[in-house]
Amino acid sequence: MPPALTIPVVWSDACLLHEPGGEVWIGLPDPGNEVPARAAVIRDELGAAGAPLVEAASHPDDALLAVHDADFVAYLRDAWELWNEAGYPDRHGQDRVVPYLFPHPGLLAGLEPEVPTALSARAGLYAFDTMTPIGRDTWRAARGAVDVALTAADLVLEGARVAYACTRPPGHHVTRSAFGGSCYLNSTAIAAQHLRNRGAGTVAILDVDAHQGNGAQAIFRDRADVLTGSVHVDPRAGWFPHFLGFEEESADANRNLPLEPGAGDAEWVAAVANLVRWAGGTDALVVALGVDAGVTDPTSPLEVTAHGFREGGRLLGSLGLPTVVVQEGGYDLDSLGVLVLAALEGIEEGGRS
Ligand code: SP5
Ligand code: ZN
Repeated sequence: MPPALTIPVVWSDACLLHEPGGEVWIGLPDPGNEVPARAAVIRDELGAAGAPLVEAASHPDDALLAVHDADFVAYLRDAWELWNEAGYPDRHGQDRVVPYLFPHPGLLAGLEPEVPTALSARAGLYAFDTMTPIGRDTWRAARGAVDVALTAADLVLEGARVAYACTRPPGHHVTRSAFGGSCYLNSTAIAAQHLRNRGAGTVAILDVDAHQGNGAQAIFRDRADVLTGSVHVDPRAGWFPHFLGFEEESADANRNLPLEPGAGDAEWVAAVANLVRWAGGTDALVVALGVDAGVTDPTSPLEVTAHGFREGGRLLGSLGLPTVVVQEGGYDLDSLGVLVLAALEGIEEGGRS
């Protein structure tokens, strides 16, 4: 038997409640792959490795509202009820909130958008894609994921060196006031803000999800107290989020390291090493742990193996910082648990050496 994983795994059943029920891509219905089983598979794998499970505690909104605009948060909370009351499920057979029109900057030509009367149009006010539907329980799951991340941050503030937040739905694509990419609330950014609120002078968010961490980049771009770094597949090669994630966006407190499709362990681990060197000297670390860079993942062309995730984990752990790990993407149900376990074992090992 390998030694048990000692990193606490924070969990909430609320994370299972969100059922996207599919997505819309180029006008086509797509089954999507951000499914509840993702979180259950990870929890079971980590539990079998001996990790202690910790139930999430509910937290107030202060860190949430420091990261997201209040009107955006209120919209996400109320959107499905309003949609339901307005009759879209009964009259149109659509029980998910899905936008059809967006207040594109070119449409508004400098004017501020009003809040539209029709819910069908209001659905475009805060959404940036058609891939991220709001269902009956989406708010409860997304807010539950925030509590999971905040509980993990509390464990670290109370002295745990590392804590893992087994969150779903993911959050790293969400900006102050716009959501998409299967994400609703940016739990990773909220955890980083919480660490700042409770005394960490500087925090680094390092995002190893296969897709760029555009949300934290946008939220913390003008702040020197939270560094944001991301390694991801090159958006110029045709990958989400397409419009962002280029090396040239990098600034004092922001670093983007795009990788070519087909990049594997060597390139990916070298990019993680680069981010780790860059983030040294901060007081705390938040890892946005997507494992969709995995070789069998259907959503990215990166080819990282469990060995690579373990090596990357060792590097992240070697910083020796108080570390909150928050689950982001990763969609191959057969390898998801193994890859997360490898990354966490690496983080644990890296902290010992
Ligand atoms: C959190 C996270 O990993 N979000 C990634 C979202 C990327 N989704 C992009 C979807 C691209 C369209 N897929 C087309 C499928 C056609 N069958
Ligand atoms: Zn991703």
